[in-house]
Amino acid sequence: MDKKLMTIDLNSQILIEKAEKDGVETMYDRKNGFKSQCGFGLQGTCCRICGMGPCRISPKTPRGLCGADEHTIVGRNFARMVAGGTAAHSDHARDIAHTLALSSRDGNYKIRDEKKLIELAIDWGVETECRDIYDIAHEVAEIGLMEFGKPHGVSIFLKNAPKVRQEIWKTIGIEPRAIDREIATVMHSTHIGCSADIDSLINLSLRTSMADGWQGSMIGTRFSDIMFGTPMPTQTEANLGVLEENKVNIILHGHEPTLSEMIVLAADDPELLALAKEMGAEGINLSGMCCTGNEITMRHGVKIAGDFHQQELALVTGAVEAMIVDVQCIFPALAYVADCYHTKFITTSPKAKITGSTYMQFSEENAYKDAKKIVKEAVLNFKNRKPEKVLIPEFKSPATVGYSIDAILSQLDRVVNFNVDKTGTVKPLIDCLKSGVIRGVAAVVGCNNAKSVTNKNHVTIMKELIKNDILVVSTGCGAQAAAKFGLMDKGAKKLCGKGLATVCELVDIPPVLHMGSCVDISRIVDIVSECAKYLDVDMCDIPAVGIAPEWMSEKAVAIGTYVVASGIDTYLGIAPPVTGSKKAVEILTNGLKKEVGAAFTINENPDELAAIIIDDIEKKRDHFEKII
Ligand code: CUV
Ligand code: SF4
Repeated sequence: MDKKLMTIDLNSQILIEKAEKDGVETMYDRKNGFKSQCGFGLQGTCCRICGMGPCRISPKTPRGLCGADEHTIVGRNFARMVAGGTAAHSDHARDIAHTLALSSRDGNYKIRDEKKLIELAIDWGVETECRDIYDIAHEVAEIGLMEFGKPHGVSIFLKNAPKVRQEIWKTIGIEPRAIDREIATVMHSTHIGCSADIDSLINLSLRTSMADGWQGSMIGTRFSDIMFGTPMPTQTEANLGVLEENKVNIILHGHEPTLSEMIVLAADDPELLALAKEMGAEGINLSGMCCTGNEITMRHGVKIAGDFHQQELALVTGAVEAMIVDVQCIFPALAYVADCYHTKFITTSPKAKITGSTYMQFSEENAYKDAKKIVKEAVLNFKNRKPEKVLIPEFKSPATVGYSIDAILSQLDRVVNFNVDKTGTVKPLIDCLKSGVIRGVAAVVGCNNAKSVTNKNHVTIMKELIKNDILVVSTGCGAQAAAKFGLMDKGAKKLCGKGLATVCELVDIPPVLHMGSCVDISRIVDIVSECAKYLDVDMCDIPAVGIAPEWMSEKAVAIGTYVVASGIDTYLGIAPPVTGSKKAVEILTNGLKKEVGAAFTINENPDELAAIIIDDIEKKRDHFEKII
């Protein structure tokens, strides 16, 4: 396939061409090199769980050597994907919790949102009267850390869900206990000779995913807001056109805000700015990719360089002095691409060491010092840039980002109730849903996937939804697709149906709201839960859906699963590797409806998927209007 047709992003197309001229291999070349992918892997019917395998299921070999059939194998593989995703998100949260435990008045990490900390402390039964805010923070951090390994009880967050939802979780046995325990249980239960029953394997997957959504991710988001501030609307720009010819370009890529927050500070350090001048640069230009990019754009308006599929292409511009990464979604290929230019590819986490990178360990204890050292490395590299190899494509799009729940609700409240000083309730949002000016809310989230044309599913679906008066909220690389294609610009109201356009105009918001990184999907679950509680209904009664049009990571599988377990129907634009088991497909796309009131829908055609979603939201509305 013509590589340029593998993405709809114009900057990417230009850089794919440049990579070709420069003799640099990218994902798009490798995709063409893979003539076809393994059918067993695609369907989830290859088992490598024990040393007798791999066993592959086909009509001639319907069972593995131990006798496991396609349902067992698909179920075990699915559960392990969920466990992998849960481990990644939660380990991110664990680091944030450790950082909160380290926070101090004169240290690197401070408390920025005292109100949020106090609310959480009260919710968790921590004494708040007459106490130093840092003592409170440390006790809250300790409780958060206990969630990973506490020997008794279930997730501390479950009690915040509507009562009916809590009952469902209890009845079907998917209340997550300690986070690490759920992950370990999956690894054990999927070991050879344990669970072979598909219903049980999916039930196990649901419980583990709940440890991601209703535990790890909630800790990650809440603690990040407490330490780094709750995001509020701010202006930014998105796509590789944000790189600047005359400045030291640093791209932050990965996930955890602990590192990126310090780099943001260091990039403003007078000493380093002076050094940049000395090197002949006009300054330091910071931008972000993937979820790290989301974290820092939400809180500081740092520009978005691009998404998951643009990480190699960013280096192909020849204008990036350093790509600084921590964990998750980092192509090992960056080492090769960086080699073809002057770029320093700097890894920082012992959890993600990559051959060919420059390893500069970042530790929370020495945070600012470490960050300065890393930025200095980038600044010093400016002199090695080769002007003849530089091509910064021009496209970039303005975007308004920073829509935490707090931001959305207070903005709505201000307009609807002329309420300027209170935090805001869900009432105005519910009123918009009730009256039908907004038909529903769709969370369009997740990655880019080489199985589809980059960004096409995201953009097609989002445009279709807003045209039909469905408010879109977004996180992850989906949010970056929206920002790049102008859908997070307030001007995008012209693409909306009449109802949504009116709301955007009145409330002064774009029709696609940036809610943060992947762990911030906990914000979306929270707001649906709050709406349900307000109306005294279940979460599955709210006309809200989750959509992952181009998902690819195990984290996304864990997310989709807990979103469904929360009663929110979830739509996938890429088929997960479960199609080899009819039973697994039936449970995931239908059977779960009876248990948790929601299920998955899979369709790889974005136009068809959008039409199904719009139709389903209307059906959900019929029910919604009857019960409220
Ligand atoms: Ni955590 S998980 S590609 S960065 S959204 Fe982007 Fe988001 Fe998927 Fe990774
Ligand atoms: Fe084969 Fe069973 Fe071993 Fe899997 S667990 S590799 S199906 S023998």
